[in-house]
This record gives sequence, structure tokens and C-alpha cells, in this order.
Amino acid sequence: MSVPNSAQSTVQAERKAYYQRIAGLSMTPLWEVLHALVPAQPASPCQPALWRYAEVRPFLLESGQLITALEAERRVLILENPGMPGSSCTTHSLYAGLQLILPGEVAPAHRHTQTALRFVVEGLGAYTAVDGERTTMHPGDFIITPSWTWHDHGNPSDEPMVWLDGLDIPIVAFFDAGFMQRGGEQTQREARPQHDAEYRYGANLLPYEYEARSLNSPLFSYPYERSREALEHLRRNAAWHPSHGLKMQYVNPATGGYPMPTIAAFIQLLPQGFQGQTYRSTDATVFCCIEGRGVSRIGGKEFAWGPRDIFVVPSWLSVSHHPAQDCVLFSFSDRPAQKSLGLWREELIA
Ligand code: GTQ
Repeated sequence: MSVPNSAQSTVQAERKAYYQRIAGLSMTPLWEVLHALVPAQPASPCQPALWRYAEVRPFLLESGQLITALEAERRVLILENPGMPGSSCTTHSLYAGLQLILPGEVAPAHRHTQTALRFVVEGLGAYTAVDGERTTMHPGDFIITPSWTWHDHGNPSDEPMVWLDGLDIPIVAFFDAGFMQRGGEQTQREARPQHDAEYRYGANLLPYEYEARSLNSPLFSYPYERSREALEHLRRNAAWHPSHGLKMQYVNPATGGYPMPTIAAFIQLLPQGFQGQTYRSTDATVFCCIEGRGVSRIGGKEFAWGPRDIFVVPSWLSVSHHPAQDCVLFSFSDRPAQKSLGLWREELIA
């Protein structure tokens, strides 16, 4: 039944006036926004994006002339998603940035409820200290700074050091659960020797009758050398995933689960000639290429990446990976948070 135009515009005007009246009581009609609030499938403002390290690096080094690590507290260029300007978000739920520490600099001790990961991109010999234990950083190392652990960074080497930071800043902001404290001293006193956690938790052993005390891995450094060696050995006799190639996930050795409650991290080998099958998953993912070159097709667009380049795959956008040579990709996402809420989905697309 068609309604005359004049009757329709009367209805519209009445509704509008009604919306204005209820706005005074801080109420708003669901039916105007229902399908935006409850979409048929994820509709993220997050866009696919690529940061080429060769383009980013000169600006990062330039920031080293503008501000010290001490003054900045953390000298980081945020990799802000082009679909969410002003948000300081890389995906809707995660933050990523490139942190620079010059020789002799210190990023002073602080702690916060936001969880952080570091993935070392360039340089050798700087350290991160987590709750009194230092770990020296090498390219490709994966390091975690769990929620509310004290951490400071320093660079006693004579090269600039750059790493990719990944934090759950948007998740913690969403929950309004952010706390932060600065340490009394810039550099934490060393409470344990280097590698203590590695031998205690990362040598296929755990302390006698050890019980996990937190949702975070007690192991906080995952050296690239060991991850890379594992991939190399497995390539000959492991099954290749049609989309992910040879993909492994970083683990909390005390639980077998993800290393942090909000962020999962992965490392994958894609052999030359591999044509990854298209897939999509609800966890938007930040990738960092470590070795090799290739192309990823994300939402129908092609992104060509090489060593140290960083790219983002949004939630539920189709993606496939096509390495031009043997490639290693590191990646992280909010998968543990989604899984603990029963939300995570992934599907292969024919
Ligand atoms: O290294 O503690 O990229 O607190 C953003 C906030 C790094 C850090 C970031 C931080 C840190």
C-alpha cells in the first residue's frame, strides 16, 4: 500500500519532533540505528594499509633529532589506520607503532594496565627490562610486556634500535580500565640475571609444581633464532595450511595458551611459489615482514611488501598471501580476547 507523499512527510516530521523530545531525556530510537548497531557481518572503519619501512625510516630517524627518548618517554610513530584518523588505532582494537631508541638513550621505567608486545625490526643490542629482568633484543625477537609489569628500554649499542610496538590500548580504553605509573628510577635495578625466565620457563621445563600466577606468559622473550629454526625444520615434514602456509603461534609455556590475554602473535613461513587460498577472520591483524617479498591481496586490493614493511588486514576482509620468494611474516591480533568472548570466526573462501 503506497502512502501519499504529504502523509509520509507528516509522519517523518512527527518522528523527528518526537526524537528531539526524547533526546531531552537522554533517549534515542533503536529503529533508526538497528542495522548499524547489529550488522549482518562486521563493518569496520579499519582499512587495509601498508607502511613501507624505506619510506617510514627517514622520518623515524628525524624524530630522533626532534625529541629525546627521555623527553618523549616513548619515542614512537603511531601507525594510525587511514580509516580512523585521530584515533591512534591501527585496527579497531589494537595499536601499533615504531619505537626508536638511539645509542645511549633510555626510555624510563613505567607500568600500565595496557599489555604490550615488541617485535624487533632493526638494530642489535638494546634491551627491554621487564619486572627487573633485562633481555637483549635482536631483529625478529618477540618480546612481551604484560599488563602492569614495570618496563624500561635502553640502548647501550652504537646503532639506532627500532621495534614494532603492539598494544591493546583501544581495548583497555573501551573498558575504561587504564592505569599508569612512572617508576621512581629511570632504569630498573636488575633483580635477576639475563635469560633467567628463558631457563626457568622456556627450556621445556617449569619450576616444580609451578602454577600460573597470571594470564600472561612467564616467558617474556621469544628469540627469532629459535622460531626461525623451528620453521626451517618443519618445512620439510609439516602439513602446509592452504592459506597460512607453515604458521605457528607463540605460546605461554605454563598454559599452552596465548602468551597474553588480549593479544595473540604468530610467525609463518610462506615458501616461494605458494599461492595462499583466500580467507577471512574476525581478528583484524597487523603483519610485519621479516624475510622475503610478496604480495597480499586484501579486500581485492594488492599490497606488495618486503622486509620490515608492516601491513594491516581488517576484520572479515578477504585476504590471500602470494610470496615471490621464501618469506617469513610475523603477525598479531586480538584473537585471545575474541575467543574468550566466543566471537572469533575464520573461514576459507573458495
Ligand atoms: O614502550 O611502554 O608504543 O607505554 C606506547 C605506549 C610503547 C612502552 C608504546 C607505551 C610504550
